[in-house]
This record gives sequence, C-alpha cells and structure tokens, in this order.
Amino acid sequence: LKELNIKGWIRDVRSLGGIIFLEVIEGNSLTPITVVIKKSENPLLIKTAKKIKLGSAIQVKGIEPERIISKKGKEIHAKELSILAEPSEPSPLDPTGKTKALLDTVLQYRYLALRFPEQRAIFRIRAGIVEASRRYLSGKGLLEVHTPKICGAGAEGGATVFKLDYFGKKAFLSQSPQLYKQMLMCGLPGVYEITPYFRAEKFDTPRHLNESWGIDAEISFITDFGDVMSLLEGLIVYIFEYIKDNYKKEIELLDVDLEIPRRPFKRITYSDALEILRNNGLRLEWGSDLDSEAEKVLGKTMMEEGYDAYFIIEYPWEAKPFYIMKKGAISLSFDLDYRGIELASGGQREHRYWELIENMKNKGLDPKSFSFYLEAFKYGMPPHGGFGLGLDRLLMVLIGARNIREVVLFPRDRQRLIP
Ligand code: AMO
Repeated sequence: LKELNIKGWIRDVRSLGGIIFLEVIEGNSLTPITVVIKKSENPLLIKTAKKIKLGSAIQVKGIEPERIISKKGKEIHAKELSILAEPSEPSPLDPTGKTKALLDTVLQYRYLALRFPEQRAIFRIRAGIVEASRRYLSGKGLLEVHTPKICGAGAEGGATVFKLDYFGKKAFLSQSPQLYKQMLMCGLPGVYEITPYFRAEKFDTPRHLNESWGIDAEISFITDFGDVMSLLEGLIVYIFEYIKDNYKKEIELLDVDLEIPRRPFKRITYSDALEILRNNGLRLEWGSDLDSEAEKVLGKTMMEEGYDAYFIIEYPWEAKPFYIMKKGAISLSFDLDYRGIELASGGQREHRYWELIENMKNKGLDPKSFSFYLEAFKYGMPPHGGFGLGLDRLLMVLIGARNIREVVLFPRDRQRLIP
C-alpha cells in the first residue's frame, strides 16, 4: 500500500453513515482528491473532521486504498489530519464551485478562485503560450531581450502614454518595445521580448486593458514583410499545436474545441477588406481604421471561407505609425485577425535615415525628441521588420473567453487599480 502525504484546501465535506469524505484541492492538481475518514477505523479523527470548516488549509497523511469507494478519481484513507489554517471569514466564492461567481467577484478574489480547476487551467495555458513562444522564437535564432519600461519617448502616440516623474525629468511607461527592438536591429539579426504594454487608452471594452502583454519580435535582413508574416504565422500555429499536445486536460476542462488555424493564413489587402465590407452593407472611407463592427463582419466572411486566422495587409499609411515603411499611399504593414479580433500587427520598417525623418515630420512628430532612436539608423541599419502579438488577446481567443479580463490575474482597466 502506498503512503500519501497531501496538502491542500477543503472544497467540500460530505458524511455518509460512519464515513466522512473531504474533497481536497491538492498542490497543482486539476482534479480534487477525496480524503476518506472512517469512524470504525479512526474515531478521534472523525471528531476533528466534523468540526472542519470549508476552505481550511490542511495536511493529511494516509494510504492509497486498493479499491476506491468515492466516485471521484484519487482517494486517500486518512491516518493523520492537521488543520494548518482555518478561514476567519466565510469565503466570498462558493468553495464547492457549484454556484458560479460573477467575473467581478473572481477578479477581486482571484487568489481564491485559483483553487478552482478551470481557473488553474486558464493560467497554465497562459504559461504554456509563453513557453511555446520561447521555444519557437529561440529556435528561429532570435535572442530574447529585455528593454526599458521607463522611457524618454513613446512609440505609439502621445495621447496614450502614462506619464511619470523621473528625478525631475518627464518620463513615460513603455507602450511597446518598438523603438528599442528596432534599434537592436543595428547589431543583431533577430530579437524577441515578452513584455507588458502600458497604454492610457480610455476604452472600456471586453478586449482592451491598460496593462496588457505582448510577444514582440523583430528580424533584420528581411526581403520584404512577407518574411515577418511567415514568422508570425509559424508562431501562431506552433502555439496552437503546443497547447493542443501538452495541455489536453486543461483544454478539456475548459470545454474548448481547439482547431489549428488553416495554413497558409488568408491574406487580403485593406482595399479587399473594404470591398467585402461594402458587400455586407458597411461603407467605410478609404483611410479609416477598421472598427470592431467592421472586424466582426470580416471575421464572419473569412470563417465562411474556412479561415479562422487571416492577415489584412497594406493599410493606408495614414492609419499606421511613423516607423512603418511607406509605399505611395499604402504601408508595408499587416494586422493579424482571428475570428474578427485583432491579435497582432506589424510590418516592414523604414530603415533609411532620411526617409524615417520624413515619415516623422509627416506625422507631425519632432525628430529631435527621437534623436536617441534615430542615431541607430546612421550606422548601416539593414532592412528589418517585426510584429507585436497580444498575449492576452491570443489566450482569450484560444480558450474562447468573452472578456479579456478572464485571462489576466489582476487586470488593469479604467476601473481597476487594485487588487
Ligand atoms: P499594436 O498597437 O497593434 O502594435 O499592438 C500589438 C497587439 O497588442 C495587443 N494590444 C492590446 N491588447 C489589449 N489591450 C490593449 N490596450 C492593447 N493594445 C495592444 C493587440 C495588438 O494587435 N509596435 C506595434 C507592433 C509592431 O509593429 O511590431 C504595436 O504595438 O493584440
């Protein structure tokens, strides 16, 4: 007989005749273990067990029986039972998980919610995505880097920066590693960074956060932006396959039907997209951004054609940031959407010093405030490009969550600064 020593929290207590069953959430497990205490074998323990409060942290020593009497998976017959910590207040979440909590309550008590298997599954898959990204991008020869999050200039537009005081100087929280990953292309063939984005966006939607995470990559010596799209497509498919192969239990628990997106991802131009929208009764001016309504309609059309993931390429340059290469009125850029939700964007960058300055002026930016960045373009900067992939958005679509907050432990949005 195998000796067991388990530690965890009591999720449910049932008694039946002379037997008490404690359902315990153990260690990292996704399935609770049943602790069996028999009055006939252990009259003293049964007294302790009867007084035990739901949610208590306990330790049990005992043996694994040859035949299981509880209906649920693993079982231990207790010889010793110690209560390590008792709750001083009743749990704000139903410990048995039978009554589902509202998202607001989950977010306030995420640490408690993590005792539920479904919650554990979400954050394990999140870690799995990061793990898969590291494997894939390192395997492609990109170096994992860490760039500053306290910055002297913002890359993604002045309106959405969080300002802070840096020993009397004006500083910003990084909106994206954009400027630094590009500067690094002056000395390396490829980098990636898994990083927070801080953005003072005033959106209050199910897919926006003020602190989100990105998987950013940048590669140099590219032929065109197709090289960057291939890298991103490969990464997405690798992540889906990795999760499907290594997180089977989690996927099953969350009741997800994980389909690997069909390759090659469909590529449509921005102009094609406008045409599709027009055929669906949505008229958009050439040059305007695709709003969430437009994204949804496009997503539906693409799914009807059998594509979950698709690139929208060649946006009007007007609608893209200064660092993207301009070719007449269009930009050498792409967005990657999945079933109507934008997951990533990227493109080929302007690597030529004077053209880059021209682009900045075109956008009404003062090249002087970016001199540290421009400096890197003076010493043989090769053609390069990259992408930023939203980690939270990717996890959200992967598990079919309706709200991005579900997949972030302690989300930062317009209302939430604590916990
Ligand atoms: P972009 O601004 O499109 O591009 O951001 C890249 C991806 O990051 C995710 N994302 C967000 N997710 C949740 N809440 C937000 N507020 C939020 N903002 C962005 C999205 C988005 O597609 N520097 C470029 C990338 C590049 O060209 O390399 C950039 O930041 O999934």
